[in-house]
Amino acid sequence: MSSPVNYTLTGNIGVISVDNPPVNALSQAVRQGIMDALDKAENDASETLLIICEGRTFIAGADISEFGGPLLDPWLPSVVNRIEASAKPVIAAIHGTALGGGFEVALSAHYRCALSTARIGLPEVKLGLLPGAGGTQRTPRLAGVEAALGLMTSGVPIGANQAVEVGLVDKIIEGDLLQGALAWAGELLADNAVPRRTTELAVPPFEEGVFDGFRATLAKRARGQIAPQYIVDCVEGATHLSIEKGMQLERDRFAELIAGEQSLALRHIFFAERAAAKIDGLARDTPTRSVESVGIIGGGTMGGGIAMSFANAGIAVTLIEISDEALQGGLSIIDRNYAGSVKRGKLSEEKAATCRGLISGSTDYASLAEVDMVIEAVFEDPDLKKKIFKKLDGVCKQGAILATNTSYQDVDEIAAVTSRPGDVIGTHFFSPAHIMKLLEVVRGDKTADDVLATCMKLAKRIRKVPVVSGVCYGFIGNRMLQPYGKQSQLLLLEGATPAQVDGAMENFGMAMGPLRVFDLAGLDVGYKARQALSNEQKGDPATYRVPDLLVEAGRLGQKSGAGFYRYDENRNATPCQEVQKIIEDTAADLGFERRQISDEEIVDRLVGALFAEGCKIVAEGIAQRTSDIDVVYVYGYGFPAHRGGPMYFGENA
Ligand code: T1G
Repeated sequence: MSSPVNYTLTGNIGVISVDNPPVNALSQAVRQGIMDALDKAENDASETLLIICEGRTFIAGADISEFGGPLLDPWLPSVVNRIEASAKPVIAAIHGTALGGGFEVALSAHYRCALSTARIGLPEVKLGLLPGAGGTQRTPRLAGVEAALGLMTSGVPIGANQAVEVGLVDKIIEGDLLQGALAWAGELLADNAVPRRTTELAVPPFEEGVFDGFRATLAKRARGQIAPQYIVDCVEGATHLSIEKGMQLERDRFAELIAGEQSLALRHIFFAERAAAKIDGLARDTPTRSVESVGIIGGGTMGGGIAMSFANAGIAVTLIEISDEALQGGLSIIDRNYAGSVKRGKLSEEKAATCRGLISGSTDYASLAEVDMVIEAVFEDPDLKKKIFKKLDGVCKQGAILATNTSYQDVDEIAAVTSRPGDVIGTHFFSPAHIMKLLEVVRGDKTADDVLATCMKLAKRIRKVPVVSGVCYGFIGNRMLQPYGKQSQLLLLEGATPAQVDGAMENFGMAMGPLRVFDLAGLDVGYKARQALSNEQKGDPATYRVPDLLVEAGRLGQKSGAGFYRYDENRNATPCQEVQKIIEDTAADLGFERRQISDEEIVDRLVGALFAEGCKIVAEGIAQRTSDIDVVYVYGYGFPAHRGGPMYFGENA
């Protein structure tokens, strides 16, 4: 078997080229290949060495699929230390994404150049890990403590130009990377450049209290997660320990994390997200339709967010509303959102203007005659949706994809009102749609394969994580929310308080507990839905009596300033006696014996409710696999990724 690493001598430059598709991960063979190349270079005529990669990217990290198995020699730390120790100057030439162990390889080189389009990062924290090949010790020595901590605790890559600003990359190469890097190597040799070993540098001065500052911020932002805190410890270690002791601290903490539950769960989510993009029975090369223009019906909160998602990906959008006034209202929401993103530094003024420029508005359906796709995003009235699809069937060109953003409704019934049910699909976005990553792609009975494949590919283009769902009431996520909600009501009647239920789930890692979520969504939404149901359909009154009484008492949730909690002008929630009385009176009415309930029981029963419904959903074929459900809950419902999702947690509890 040939090595994924090639070594060639180009003049007096030894070129080490990695070719391990798809992302040049540092598999055992790549690590061995680099060591073999360094052996050859030691005794040949090369005066300097260049590490470069074939394919779409520089090394994107250690090979995550090897984790959990026996660690095979050579270990990555020995590879990077060998590179740094080289007697000949070593240059790393970066394109695509140099991530994790890949960037640590570049850090161990003595000089770094990159294409301006390249990105560098240390995303290990997203896998519940820390940079385990010298990254926590070398990065602060080059970029300083603040920048190093930012890079490692966020896990978010930065662009090549910013990397130059913080001292992590020395030179930007325009044009062909190999030719540019070889030319630069020649210049360095002409300047008698020598190996610059990063570990020999001191960490630049830093602000007093910077480490405790990061610890406090991370305790809130990454509640319950260990890796971010360990990263701070290692970087702090770099400021006062010897390099040997600093590297040892890093290795010890890495070994602990890679064997820990949190990293196992996060690695599950990494591969689950990629698996979700694969559809059983649909060939990976299924042809797709071109989507360069999209129509959005409805300029409300969802319609506006969906429009921004497409415009941000460079796709032209036509927003349709019933009146000019409503249209201006919708467009001004979008303007406010863009202004907010610029203010928070998420988007540059130029980028925001370019994206906004791709969104136009109309009150005339005829303006959708030539668009490639339409997404209906009006409120949940099945008759209105069907009326809209009939209209779209009449105006849209043949081959246009007709999608509905419904959260519950029967996509097959909607498709059936058109002459082209094969072109109809569900694309269920989550609010706020320009931020939330999840997209439930709802496959109808008649949805054509190329329509499904197009939407899965498009989801990636608009930076969403797609998960396929079959047609049922509430699809995957909202369907599971029903038993989850009902269980939360039973816990209240049996003795827990709203604050205890939410507290237990938030300590578990949920972004928000169930009762606060219901207050945010509006208790009247569920109430109205229940009014349309018979008592039989409504089921056990214990699971809805309290929210019904709250609504009838005018407590609709955050929007009315009170629901399960009272809310101040800053939306801070305060428990209140009045609600506790309604709960206790209802419990007495329904004959409940109230008792002490532990937080553990609350978590077990609520996650258990999700798990049980998830099993039914997979058994019915609504979801392809349990890991898809984990992706839905982590990216759409604030389930903690470091717990792996409700199915993973249920299977491993
Ligand atoms: N290891 C193994 N497989 C990987 C991989 C990796 N590092 N990265 C990607 N893949 C597979 C992926 O599963 C998929 O497979 C295919 O490549 C394409 O990926 C010591 C310990 C690079 C930005 O965290 O963020 O280094 O599904 O669909 O959208 O400090 O992949 O086709 O069979 O995601 O273009 C640190 C992880 C590791 C980066 C490309 N590195 N990768 O995104 O393609 S820990 C990371 C990514 C580490 C050291 C530590 C992205 C990408 P399949 P894709 P993409």
